[in-house]
Amino acid sequence: LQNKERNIFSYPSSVTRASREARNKHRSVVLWLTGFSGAGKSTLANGLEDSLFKLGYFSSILDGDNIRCGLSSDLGFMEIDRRENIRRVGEVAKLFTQAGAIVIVALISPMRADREMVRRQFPDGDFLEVYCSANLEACESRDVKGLYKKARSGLIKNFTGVDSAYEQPLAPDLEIDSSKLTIEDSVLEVLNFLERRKVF
Ligand code: ADX
Repeated sequence: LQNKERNIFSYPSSVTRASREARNKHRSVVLWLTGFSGAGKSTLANGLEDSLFKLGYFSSILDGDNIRCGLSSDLGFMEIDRRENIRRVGEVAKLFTQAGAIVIVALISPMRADREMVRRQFPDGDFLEVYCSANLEACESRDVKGLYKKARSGLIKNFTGVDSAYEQPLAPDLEIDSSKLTIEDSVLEVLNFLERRKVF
């Protein structure tokens, strides 16, 4: 059903996104970090937020593990659960961009179609896909959380890269390989990228 048929009417805010952006002195965008578990998404998100905060910018992190402690605590890891998780985070990201934030999303978000579904809801240039491209071997050999070991021994089912697919982005806006770059250099790369995209 359309909203109108459900008697739902969206109410426009009189504080516009443009006025928020002017006050913040930066544009509001979504940086969507995708990649395997252990590819450094959360570490990069956190390092980046640290730098943005020091620069006086307004950002917010939507991290898969944290989101799954609350908003998505009812979801598992079947394809349909992941799609719903991604849809919800996309909606929250939209709200945060309306609030003027630089939104940093850190989700495995393994399927291209699901990432594209979110991208389509943003104006061109507002959804920036960052491929955290550390390969499976690198992620599995570090195995920071011990989850690959569990997945290989069958204790975890549908684990991305083990018995669940990951579709890498075909044309990411930026690629960061944590197995080749230090965290400091990764953060700098993203900051430079944001400048090139005229976020600030
Ligand atoms: S997504 O596919 O829906 O985007 P999300 O990023 O929220 O995944 O959650 C991934 C995190 O959940 C991983 O960092 C890991 O700690 C944990 N996890 C638990 N089970 C799985 C699984 N089967 N596949 C991937 N990650 C899992």
